[in-house]
Amino acid sequence: MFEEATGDLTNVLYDIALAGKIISGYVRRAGIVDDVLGSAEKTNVQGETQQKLDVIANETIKQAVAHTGRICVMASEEEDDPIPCVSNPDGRYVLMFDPLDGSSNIDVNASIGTIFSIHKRSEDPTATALDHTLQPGTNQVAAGYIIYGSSTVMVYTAGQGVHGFTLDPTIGEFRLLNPDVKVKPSGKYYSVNESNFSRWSDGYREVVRHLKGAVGGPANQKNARYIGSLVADFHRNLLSGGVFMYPGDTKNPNGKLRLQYEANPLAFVIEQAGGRASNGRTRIMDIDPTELHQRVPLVIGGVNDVQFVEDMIVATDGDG
Ligand code: AHM
Ligand code: MG
Repeated sequence: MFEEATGDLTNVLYDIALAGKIISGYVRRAGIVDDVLGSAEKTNVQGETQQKLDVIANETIKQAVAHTGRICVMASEEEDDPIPCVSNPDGRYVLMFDPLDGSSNIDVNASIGTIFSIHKRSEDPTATALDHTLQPGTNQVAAGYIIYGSSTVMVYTAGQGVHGFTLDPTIGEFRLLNPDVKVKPSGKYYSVNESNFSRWSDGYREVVRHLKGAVGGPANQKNARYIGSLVADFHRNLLSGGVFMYPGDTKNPNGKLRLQYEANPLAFVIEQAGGRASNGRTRIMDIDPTELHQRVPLVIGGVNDVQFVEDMIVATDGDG
């Protein structure tokens, strides 16, 4: 094991932390300096309007890792195709990221975040750039996010627990202030965009009726919290306990969130914190990706909370 330990992975995490500091600087100056807030008047691969900060964050991360020799291929939620690092095709790692998740919250000063997922390069010598990125979540060697909230916090796992680092602006460094984070098996919050209720399956409607105490009595009742910024909703539930859901519905059968940029990295974090992540029936990290930008329904949180949702989905909607 030690023969392989070159320090490359640690340095990739430092590179991402550096990008996070730079992005945090832009976020903190949003509205103060020009060219940070508002639409970039472009659309990304999913047809969504890009914000200027989406574009800035995307470029910042690419610049932080592209020439280090450590990454062979990157993929970004904001780019159509995988990005080979042409100056270092032999880099040992693959980096996938959502540069600035929760863009709709940028202009209203709510928390947003960067999500990242790191794999080793495929061992297949004929692997294309796309092949390197189409690996299941179980292959991740590290993953995490940086939340730009009341403070800037980087949370990551490299498979040995989950650790939270707060950016201390007085020294410009991340400090380990929240080591070995664990999520409660059952928490007090549920987070879901309930305006989609009429388009959900009977199973998800039944789940939410229970979580709001409309049926089944107070046993499963929780408080509702949903800001529409995945990193912020996830971070709150990680620390305070709860379950986040973004189900599929009749309009979007696989929901909204992306397997490789959002669901898998957060699944790795939640599992390392003692929780679970599921698409309602199957463990997220066991799903074999077939497309870089594929979407997946997501149920993520404490073990008992996710189990409750899965049981009710299967009991109501069947095995799928
Ligand atoms: P984005 O990656 O384009 O920012 O979209 C993802 C965001 C998540 O942060 C959040 O959980 C979700 O979209 C909210 O969607 P909705 O507004 O449909 O509830
Ligand atoms: Mg996103």
